[in-house]
Amino acid sequence: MVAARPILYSFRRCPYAMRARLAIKVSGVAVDLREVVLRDKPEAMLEASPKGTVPVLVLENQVIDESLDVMLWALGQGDPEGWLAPDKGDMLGLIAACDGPFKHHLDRFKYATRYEDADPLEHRAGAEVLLRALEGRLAQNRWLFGQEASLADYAILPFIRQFAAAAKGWWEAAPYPHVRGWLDGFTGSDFFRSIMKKYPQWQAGEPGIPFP
Ligand SMILES: N[C@@H](CCC(=O)N[C@@H](CS)C(=O)NCC(=O)O)C(=O)O
Repeated sequence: MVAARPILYSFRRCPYAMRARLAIKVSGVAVDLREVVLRDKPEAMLEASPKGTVPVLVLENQVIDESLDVMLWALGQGDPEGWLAPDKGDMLGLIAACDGPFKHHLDRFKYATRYEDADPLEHRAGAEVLLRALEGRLAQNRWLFGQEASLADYAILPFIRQFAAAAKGWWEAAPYPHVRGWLDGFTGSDFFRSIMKKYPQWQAGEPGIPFP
């Protein structure tokens, strides 16, 4: 019997879902993508993962509902571009600085009105701690961990994209030219475009969309 393709619940604009799609795409694994609307989550997704966040990858006997774990699973199936070649602990450390403090400040900068007493400028300054670290690395090398792209680049880029979009104007003149170049290379790439296609909301009973 042919094994069913894994199901990926995804939301186009979610940076966590983007990083999952990037790793799935590079790995060569084929999945059925189910586009989710966050205010109307499918029952089948909530049954698989009650915490209700995307991405969720449903395998035959396992559910993976953390984006970084989806990336690691996909790269475990195939890693033709060597995204896992740099030291894993170092990469996970930098990704944790993105997912933790940077994301905290990004949310409070971008959606200041949703948080009581959030001062956007204070949170923009908080986010710059990671930007400075990335700038230092990218001034030395084309990618965060050397001359080739890695897990860390593609895990972090979708969040820097979100931050840059929220800080437009300021971003263009900010003292992070290497981060800007790195981000522009990403957003202008066919690779990025290929994971940003628009799909209609998945409806129960429909097949998913073959991805990539
Ligand atoms: N730690 C999770 C976070 C995923 C997450 O928060 N995704 C957001 C969308 S970008 C979400 O699904 N939020 C639930 C909601 O808005 O209802 C991961 O890495 O997968």
